[in-house]
Amino acid sequence: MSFRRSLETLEINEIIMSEEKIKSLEEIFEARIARDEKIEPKDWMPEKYRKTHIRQMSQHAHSEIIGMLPEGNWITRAPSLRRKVALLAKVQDEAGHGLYLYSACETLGISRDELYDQLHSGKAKYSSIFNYPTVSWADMGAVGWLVDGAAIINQVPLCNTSFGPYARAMVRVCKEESFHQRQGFEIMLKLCRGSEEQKAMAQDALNRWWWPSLMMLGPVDAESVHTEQSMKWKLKRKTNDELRQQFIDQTVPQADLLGITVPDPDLKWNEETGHYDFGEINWEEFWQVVKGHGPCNKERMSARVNAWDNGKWVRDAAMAHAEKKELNKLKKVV
Ligand code: FAQ
Repeated sequence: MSFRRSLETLEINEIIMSEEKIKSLEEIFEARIARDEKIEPKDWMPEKYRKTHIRQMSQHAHSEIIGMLPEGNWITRAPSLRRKVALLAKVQDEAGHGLYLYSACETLGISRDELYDQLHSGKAKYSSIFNYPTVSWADMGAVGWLVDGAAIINQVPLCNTSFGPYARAMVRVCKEESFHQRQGFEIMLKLCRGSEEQKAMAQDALNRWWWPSLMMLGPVDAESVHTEQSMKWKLKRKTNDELRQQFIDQTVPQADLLGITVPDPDLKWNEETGHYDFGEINWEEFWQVVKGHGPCNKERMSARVNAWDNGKWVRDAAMAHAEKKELNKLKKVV
């Protein structure tokens, strides 16, 4: 019996299971969460826990593979061999992150094909940040510094998330993100210590990437439909607003060190709270991008769908080869 079938059977069993039995399973599950025990794929879990993990992990996986596109575009135009090698390694890492995350999703009984289908049909979301254009080399610096910087802040707490395969995937992902963030910061540093023109490129990239990077961490807590439940299940360990504040507090001193200005006239250190106060985020823009009306949504989706369609012959050939090999093995046994 396949793993998916066994999950379906489990669902049917749940339906015919007495309410009392389910309640006791729920209590055991909640107690395990309270003890910070990891939940593993074959353990009993509430259906909503399973579904919300598939939702978040698959959105995360989609973000990684769509996130390769704005940077992949710059590999051939990197200004030196060193930069090219580093960017190439970063983009490859992102493909790897997508694969770990898709595999983690599959342990919950959904197939890779279904997940891709959800992405390609526009049913599934991916991070808003990857719908912005990368127009200059400085954008490679800003993406690494800011986007990977925000990703690390979001993902380090996820190393401690309650679902085992997600938590374990995040440990490796975070190590690699840390290299990504540093390669981005190094690009920015080099530009900021270069000519006036180069410094202006770095400032321009910061101007364009700052606000989308803040948005990337999700809507404000009051508007975040999933946070409350996800915090209870220890899927999320910090709220969107907590992560955003941490990102701002960490990044502003780095901008100061670079000698460039964060494009927020309301940004101010607050002695009382020990945090930076910051200006109003344009949430209307965020929701427009999430709904598919950002500057590059169409371009990203068509690049992704075309790559998938153009690669069909490779997948078919690999499958045909695998089947042939299997058949030969069987023939030898007989
Ligand atoms: N974009 O209730 P919440 C990376 C949606 S990886 C689009 O707050 P939640 C590495 C949300 O899905 C970047 N949609 O949701 C890299 C929900 O809609 P739904 C991705 C967004 O899940 C770097 C609705 O709004 N990282 O950068 C966004 O509790 C460089 C309500 O929101 C992850 O996915 C958004 N920004 O909190 C790669 C990390 N924000 O599903 C290449 C894991 C929210 O009901 C280059 N994910 N929405 O239809 C998370 O931590 C969470 O899912 C949040 C959102 C914090 C993103």
